[in-house]
Amino acid sequence: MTYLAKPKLHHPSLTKNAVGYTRRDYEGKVSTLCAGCGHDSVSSAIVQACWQLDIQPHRIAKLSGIGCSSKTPDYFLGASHGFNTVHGRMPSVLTGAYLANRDLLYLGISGDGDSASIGLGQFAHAMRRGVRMGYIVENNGVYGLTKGQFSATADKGSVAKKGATNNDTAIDLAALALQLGATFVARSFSGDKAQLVPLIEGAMRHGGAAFIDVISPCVAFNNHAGSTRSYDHVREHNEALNRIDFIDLAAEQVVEHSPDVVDVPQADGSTLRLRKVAPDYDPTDRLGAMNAMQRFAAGGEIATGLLYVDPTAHDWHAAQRTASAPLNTLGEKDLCPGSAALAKINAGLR
Ligand SMILES: Cc1ncc(C[n+]2csc(CCOP(=O)(O)OP(=O)(O)O)c2C)c(N)n1
Ligand code: SF4
Ligand SMILES: [Mg+2]
Repeated sequence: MTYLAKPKLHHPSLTKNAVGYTRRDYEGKVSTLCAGCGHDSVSSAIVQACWQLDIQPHRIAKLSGIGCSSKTPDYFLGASHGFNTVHGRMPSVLTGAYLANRDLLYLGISGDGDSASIGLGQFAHAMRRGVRMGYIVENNGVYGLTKGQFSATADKGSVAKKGATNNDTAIDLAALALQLGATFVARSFSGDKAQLVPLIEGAMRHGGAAFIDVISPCVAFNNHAGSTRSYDHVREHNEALNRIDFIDLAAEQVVEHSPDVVDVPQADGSTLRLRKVAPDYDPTDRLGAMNAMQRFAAGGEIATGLLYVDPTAHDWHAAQRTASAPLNTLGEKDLCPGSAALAKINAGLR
């Protein structure tokens, strides 16, 4: 029934958030993805996170590449800015938008084909530059849109629906993001909304490049026995390192403490609260995170949760010392230094 439009009018008694919007105001069009696709659960988690964060929808810009995953921004945040780029080019287009307007909150949506295959270079540079964005890869190990070829994140030895075995080594985007200098790196599962929603909230409020690798099964091409991205496989091999709650200190008055809870202050004054499942896991230790991920992978496990966070992260604008206001708000006075200043610059170059 995807040809049916969602009703425009909302029930008057729907709960509103602190900025006066209902959860429905953060939704998009009816999804055209296959029933049961993990990507739809990620869209729903994004809707939930943005509503809970009390962000006005017009303050968000969502950008994506090409793929079933990259189609999803049509299915959430219908009142936000959006741009569907060329395959694998979301990071550079987002970087340009972010440089032009630093007042928006950026959400990059991509797939494993989009980011680990054709767009790997783009992914790398966005992470190392610290472009401030929530970068979500909906990782199903295949090119879903083009009928299920292995992507570069498919595990070595995993078997395709038609029987072919993948002989190539998998790229672990979360491990790569860590190595490249991303200051917020997490992994989750589309089927675990309780874990995913606070991770998205944390990524949206983070002060630098925030990457979340979401294992998101493709029910059409990669949900069979032998696949390492199927619902059954991920449920059996998922090892949560911590469970996080996102707390906005501006709204939260009473903070309840327990020995299992660690609060990590964020650049914007909010707090990520880590509820540790693994008592010795320290998400602020980059080397320790790399070690833990390799250890889990060697044992056939997928480490999920907040893998690494640098609460003091700065974004690319801070590093480049760019104008503090969006470019379209600058007037002639801000942009033109005047002929005396120009003559001085020219004299310095002679
Ligand atoms: C330049 C270019 N090359 C190839 C394609 C064909 N193509 C479209 S989507 C896609 C792969 C998408 O895979 P992924 O990013 O994992 O998304 P999924 O569909 O699995 O969510 C490919 C190869 C394209 N659209 N553009
Ligand atoms: S082909 Fe796979 S990834 Fe694409 S919508 Fe269907 S289940 Fe989702
Ligand atoms: Mg894919």
